[in-house]
Amino acid sequence: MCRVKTQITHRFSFGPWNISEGADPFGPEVRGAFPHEKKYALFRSLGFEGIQFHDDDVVPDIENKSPSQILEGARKVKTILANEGLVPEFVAPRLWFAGQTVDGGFTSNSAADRDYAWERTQKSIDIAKEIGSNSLVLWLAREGSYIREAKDAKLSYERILDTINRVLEYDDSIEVWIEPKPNEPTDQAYVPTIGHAVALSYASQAPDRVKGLIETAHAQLAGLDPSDEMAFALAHDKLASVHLNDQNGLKYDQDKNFGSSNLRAAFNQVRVLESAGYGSRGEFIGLDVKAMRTQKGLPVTDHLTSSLRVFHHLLEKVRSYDTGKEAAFRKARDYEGLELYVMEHLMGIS
Ligand code: XUL
Ligand code: MN
Repeated sequence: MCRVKTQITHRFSFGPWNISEGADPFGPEVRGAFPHEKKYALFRSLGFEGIQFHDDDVVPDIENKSPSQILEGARKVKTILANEGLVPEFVAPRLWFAGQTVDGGFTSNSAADRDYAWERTQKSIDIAKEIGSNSLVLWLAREGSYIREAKDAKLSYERILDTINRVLEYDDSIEVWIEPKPNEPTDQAYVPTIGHAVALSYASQAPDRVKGLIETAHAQLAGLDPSDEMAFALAHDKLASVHLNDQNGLKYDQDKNFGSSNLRAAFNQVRVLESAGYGSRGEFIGLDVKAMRTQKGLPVTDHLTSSLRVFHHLLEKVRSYDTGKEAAFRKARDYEGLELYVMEHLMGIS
């Protein structure tokens, strides 16, 4: 018997960085830049309603702009979003590019660099509010160490918690969404898993406003199963967003197309999200996928539409998955039988 449930209409999002020039550290870029301002017009036609931003995706050259110029820039983007029918999902401070963040921002050993990180974070919150988003994503890129002795890890974790509390105090409706990643660019990142993020949430001044964004590849890089990571966050009602993509083993962060490396793991992510009713409160299904360097075209968008298509196919597989059969196999503890059922279901045999 299949479950009878009100079906959620999913909303999808990605960020402008997902339409890229094909850069990697070993050679020049392989495509021209598709103008940033022209990207807005692509979202809806590709099937996406939400847009994710870094602070300087909203306001380019942010370092050289005054507070009023920053707000003026943000207002312009707000108008574009309204015209294109787009929803700003979140803004993330890009804390991994500047000279001041070479060794991290919030956890830098330099007080001046920590001040810079906080100022940049404030700017990101101002931008988020101005464009109509209440969500600040913290991907803690360089908050970690290359060698363990370089930083006081306990102090670093205290500093990260202090920063979260500062954000919560700075604006009483902003939410902090932590996107954990275990490594790259650092050797060992602080807050490597959603468990760490959820612990910080409970330790913060406003646990209801501190949540997580789980990226498939990041969980896999930590040697964890992304669907179990999602389930953990869902069990604590702390899954604010996802970055679906894929990863082929423990190497650099690949951001491959969703399901392209491990279809069954992708099925399980959709299954866990769907059975928890993820999306029923408007949460987005975000995709953080990279175009292959070998792909021609300007703009390149097939990686986005392919991943979206795979998500929809897997959603059908989840919705036609026989949970009655699953329950019977579980009751009999016949996991061999259950596994074969899952495999045949995925292969279209049952
Ligand atoms: C980095 C990553 C980022 C964040 C947003 O690995 O996934 O793109 O999603 O800054
Ligand atoms: Mn991501």
